Amino acid sequence: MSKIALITGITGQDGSYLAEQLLDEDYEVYGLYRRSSLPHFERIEEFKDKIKLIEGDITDVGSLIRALKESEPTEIYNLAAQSFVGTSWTQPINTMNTTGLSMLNLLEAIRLSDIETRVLQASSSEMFGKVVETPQNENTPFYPRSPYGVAKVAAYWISVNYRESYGMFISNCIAFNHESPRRGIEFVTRKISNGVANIALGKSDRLELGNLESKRDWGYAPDYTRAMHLILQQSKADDYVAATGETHSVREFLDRAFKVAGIDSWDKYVIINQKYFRPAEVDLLTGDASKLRNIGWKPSISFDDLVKIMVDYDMQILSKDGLE
Ligand code: NAP
Ligand code: G4F
Repeated sequence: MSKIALITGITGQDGSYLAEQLLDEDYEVYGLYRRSSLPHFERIEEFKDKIKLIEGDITDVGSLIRALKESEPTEIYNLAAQSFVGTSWTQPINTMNTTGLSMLNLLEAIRLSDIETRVLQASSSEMFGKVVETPQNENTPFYPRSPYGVAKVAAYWISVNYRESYGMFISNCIAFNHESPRRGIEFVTRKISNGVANIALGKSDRLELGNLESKRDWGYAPDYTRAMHLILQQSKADDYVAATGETHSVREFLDRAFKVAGIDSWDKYVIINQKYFRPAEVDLLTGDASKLRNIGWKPSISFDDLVKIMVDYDMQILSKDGLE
C-alpha cells in the first residue's frame, strides 16, 4: 500500500525536516499550512513542488476535515502548535487552543471523517516541567510550568484517552529540545548562534539574554523527526521519550558558540535582561530515551557538533548579508 502522510506544521522546523525525510522514503506528502499576509515557505522552498500543500488552520475543525478528505492519509504527524514557551504567557488562550485543544480537533475530525490512519502527536519534555525525577522517562509524572506545558499535557492525555476509548492508533513522541539551523530565531540556541555570528562578523556588539543557568537536553532536529517516523512504524501505538540523555546549561551553549566563532571571552558582549526571564522556569531537563533506543533509534549529533553546525550556518548566511 502506498504511504500518504499529512503533516500539520509543515512550515515549521520539524515539519520541513520530516517532509524531506518522508519524500526520500517515497511517501506522498501533504502539508497543512495557515494563511498569512506574506507567504513564509522558506524552510520548504527547495522541495515545495514535491509536497501537496493544503491551506487550513489547526484550530478550525472544518479545515481539518477538508484536509483529511483531500489527502486520505495513512499517517498524520501533528506538529502544528504555538511552540514558543515565552509567548504562552502573553497569549495563553491562543496557546491552549493551538497547542492543546487542536489535538482534540484533529482526533474528532478523524472520527467524523471515518478514516483509518495512524497519528503522531508531537508531545514535549515541557510536560515534565518542575521535574519530579531525573532523568525523565515515559512514566515520569508531569508538572508543567507554563501555559504551553499545560496545553501539551492536555493534548497528550486526550491522545491517550482516544487511543484507549476508540482503539485509535495514536502515539506520542515526547521530544526534548531539538535544534538546527532551521530553528526559529527567538529560541535560545538560534538566538545565540545568530547573535554570536553577528558579533564575530562585526555587525553587532551585544547579545541580550535571560536565565543562563537553566539546563536542557539539546539534540539535532532531523534525529527527532526520524524518531517520529520510527514511532509510527511500530505494530502497536505507544509513547516514547526522544532525548540525548545529556544536559547542558544555556551558559555552556553560549560559551561553546563563542569559541566556535573564535572568541574566547564573551563577558563584554552579553547583557542579562530581566525581560527574558520567565514567570516560572523549567530548571533542568534530561531525558531517558531507552525505550526508543530499544526500537532502533539513536541521536547522531553531539552537543558540541550541534553548536558548531548552528554557528557555522549563521556565520555563512550572515557573511552573505542574509538574516540580521
Ligand atoms: P515551529 O518551528 O514553531 O513550527 C510550528 C508549526 O506550527 C509552524 O508550521 C506553524 O505555522 C504551525 N502552526 C502554528 N499555529 C498554527 C495554526 N493555528 N494552524 C496551523 N498551523 C499552525 O515548531 P517545531 O520546533 O517545528 O516543533 C514542532 C512541534 O513539536 C510543535 O508542536 C512543538 O510544540 C513540538 N515540540 C518541539 C520541540 C523542539 O524542541 N523543537 C520539542 C518538543 C515538542 P507558521 O509557520 O505559519 O507559524
Ligand atoms: O530555547 P527556549 O525558548 O526553549 P524551551 O523553553 O526549552 O522550549 C523549547 O523546547 C521544548 C521542549 O522542552 C519545546 F516543547 C518547546 O516547543 C520549545 O521548542 O528556552 C530554553 C531556555 C529556557 O530556560 C529560557 O529561560 O533558555 C532560557 N533562556 C535564557 N535566555 C532564553 C533566553 N530563552 C529564550 N528563548 N530567549 C532568551 O533570551
